[in-house]
Amino acid sequence: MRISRHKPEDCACIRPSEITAEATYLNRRDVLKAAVATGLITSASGSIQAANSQSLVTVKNPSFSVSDKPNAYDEITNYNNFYEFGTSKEDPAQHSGAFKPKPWSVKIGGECEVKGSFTLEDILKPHSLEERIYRFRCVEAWSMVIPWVGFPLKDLLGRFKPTSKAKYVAFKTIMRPSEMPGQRFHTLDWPYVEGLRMDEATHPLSLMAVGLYGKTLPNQNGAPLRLVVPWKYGFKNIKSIVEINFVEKQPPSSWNIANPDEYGFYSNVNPTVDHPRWSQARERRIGASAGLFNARQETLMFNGYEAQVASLYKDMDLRRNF
Ligand SMILES: Nc1nc2c(c(=O)[nH]1)N[C@H]1C(S)=C(S)[C@@H](COP(=O)(O)O)O[C@H]1N2
Ligand SMILES: [Mo]
Repeated sequence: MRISRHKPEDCACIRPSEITAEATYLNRRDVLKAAVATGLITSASGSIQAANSQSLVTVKNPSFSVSDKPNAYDEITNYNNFYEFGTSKEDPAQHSGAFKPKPWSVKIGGECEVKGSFTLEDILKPHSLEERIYRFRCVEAWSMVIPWVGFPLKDLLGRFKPTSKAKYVAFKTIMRPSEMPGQRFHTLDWPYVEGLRMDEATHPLSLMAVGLYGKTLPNQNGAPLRLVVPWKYGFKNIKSIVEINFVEKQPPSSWNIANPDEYGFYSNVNPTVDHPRWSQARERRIGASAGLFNARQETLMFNGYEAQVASLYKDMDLRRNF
């Protein structure tokens, strides 16, 4: 069995670069852009990479947004888990510059009537984009608040007319070791895969995200298309999706394959069920004034989305189905 690299977050130290506000970031971006244009520096850093994002037309959806203060753009794009680009939080911003999220297509198959390969443009065409501010909780006991841009996953899945045999949806990340240096090492079984039960996938909170902070997704956050399921630990939120299959049986998921004792299929945020190596009762909000007291807040059942999603699991033993 492979040893999981996920580690609990018990360090209160935040680097100054992690607490830059969005406004400051935008300023610095302009400065950096100008520097690149004049040939003063080369565009290799994560911030430049994020600056390549394009603006999106979005409508805010307050009824699907939390009132917590969103994390700064710099925090969301410089503290990532994306093992295809390396195993540390800084790797994805630093090593995803060569990744090309365009052109892109997604293969749809399995238990559905409409199958085939669809370009990103085909995928996006009928949908209008919403901004939804969601809480995001990693299994490592840190959290953020992220203004995602996307559309309901349910609307996308419905277009492919799943049959009555479709009980689950399976997702796959792109395999491209030439642009994803982490895939040259066996840190996980590539390609990364994840799955949801059909009723989870079609829940109104499940979002197909294409952007954040009103701009297309930076590579490190899963460009051009990634899942956002806010009541589940971060690792269920699969990035850079190239394949969606409707299936009858529970599909495999990468972290469960890597370490089945620590990561179950359901992976619901659940403060009452500890990870075998650490507690899930509290979390560190990235960017919260940590400093002296290692400030932590209580983790809420289903990451605070209990009222909306608890009914999906009402007859299940969540200790067994973790
Ligand atoms: N393909 C792929 N998707 C992935 C991961 C990954 O390593 N590869 N990491 C997961 C984990 S552990 C987390 S916490 C979130 C992080 O998303 P973010 O970097 O946008 O905050 O992405 C998830 N999706
Ligand atoms: Mo995670």
